[in-house]
Amino acid sequence: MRVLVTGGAGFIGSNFVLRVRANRPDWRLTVLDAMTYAANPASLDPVAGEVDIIKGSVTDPGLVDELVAAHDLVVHFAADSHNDNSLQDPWPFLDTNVIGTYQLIQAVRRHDKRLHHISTDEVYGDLELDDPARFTETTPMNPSSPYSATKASADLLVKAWTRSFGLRATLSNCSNNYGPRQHPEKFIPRQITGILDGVRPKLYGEGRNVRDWIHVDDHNDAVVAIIEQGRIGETYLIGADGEHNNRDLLALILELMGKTADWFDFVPDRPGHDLRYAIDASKLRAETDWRPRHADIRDGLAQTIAWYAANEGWWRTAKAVAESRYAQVGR
Ligand code: NAD
Ligand code: TDX
Repeated sequence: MRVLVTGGAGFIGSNFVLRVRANRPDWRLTVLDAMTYAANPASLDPVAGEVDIIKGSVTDPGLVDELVAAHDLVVHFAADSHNDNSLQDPWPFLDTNVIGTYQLIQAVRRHDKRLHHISTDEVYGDLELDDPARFTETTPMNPSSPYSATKASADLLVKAWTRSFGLRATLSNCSNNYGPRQHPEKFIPRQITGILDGVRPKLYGEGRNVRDWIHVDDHNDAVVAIIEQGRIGETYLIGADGEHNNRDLLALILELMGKTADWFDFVPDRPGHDLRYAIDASKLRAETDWRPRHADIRDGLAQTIAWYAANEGWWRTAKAVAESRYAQVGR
């Protein structure tokens, strides 16, 4: 099978490429990535020569048409992905996440190919801290940030194309990922790399916000399971029962890195900051044989910390850029 992976030089996409190379050796992979600030081509060094890497944008209709025509399956990870950035400059989010997805589904439709569209639980908005409810596939979309609004828009386009044009697509909405090769602008790598640099972590607001954490390999295994076992036209929520508030999660990172639990600072909150995400992944569990392997976040975090400690060259430049951006907004 010839597989086009958009955004394959980013965090989840690069981990997908490495994992699929190991677990599905008969899949021939091409990466299409615009190599924005969020990409790190070094993430694909372990598969150099085994995977075609094309630098280009999903918003480029000619390039997208040519590449889609030459593949059987498209796995669409490419996106502008950071909420904080979307509050400063929403346009790239509209362009890549909405227009880029439009260009892709038009090409997939023209050439009658198979698509798996990657999305996020953030399209559903947030839950109260004391609400026993979790998101399901029937939760109404109610996005809060420019980022999540563009992801919801993309999901709606894919769904409309499946219904109106018979697009052969599946969709998945996953909770917060962690693991190696995540950009140091994101919460977990920001704090790990900061602590390695001797800098105190920064918690937004009161640190009460809850995220439902999943190891990136568990997310990518679920994507493969949906591609192979999911039903066309369906959405699957991906999550691994990993709810933690930011303060507790940070306390665990601090403990694993030999710091006291109070070694952090509160900083002003993110505007519109979603309170809580929580995923009910019953449908995925019922319809596929997927089960998470990284059930213990302590082990997963320890492995992630070890990866960042051993790969300073991978994150050093990106961290400097991310921290200068945070400094501009006082976070
Ligand atoms: P990331 O920012 O690390 O990577 C995104 C990649 O897309 C980068 O390599 C970037 O260069 C590329 N890209 C950006 N614009 C592009 C364009 N116009 N054309 C081609 N490539 C472009 O993001 P990530 O965390 O790996 O997220 C990947 C996908 O998973 C996104 O769709 C995101 O919405 C979704 N998702 C992420 C999480 C999470 O916790 N990180 C959770 C659920 C869903
Ligand atoms: O320094 C920080 N301090 C802090 O308290 C940062 C960077 C974040 N936070 C908080 C904000 C969130 O409550 O930590 C939580 C996680 O923040 P992010 O890593 O920015 O992730 P989030 O906004 O939850 O979105 C992520 O998960 C869903 C991804 O970035 C999205 O791409 C994905 O769709």
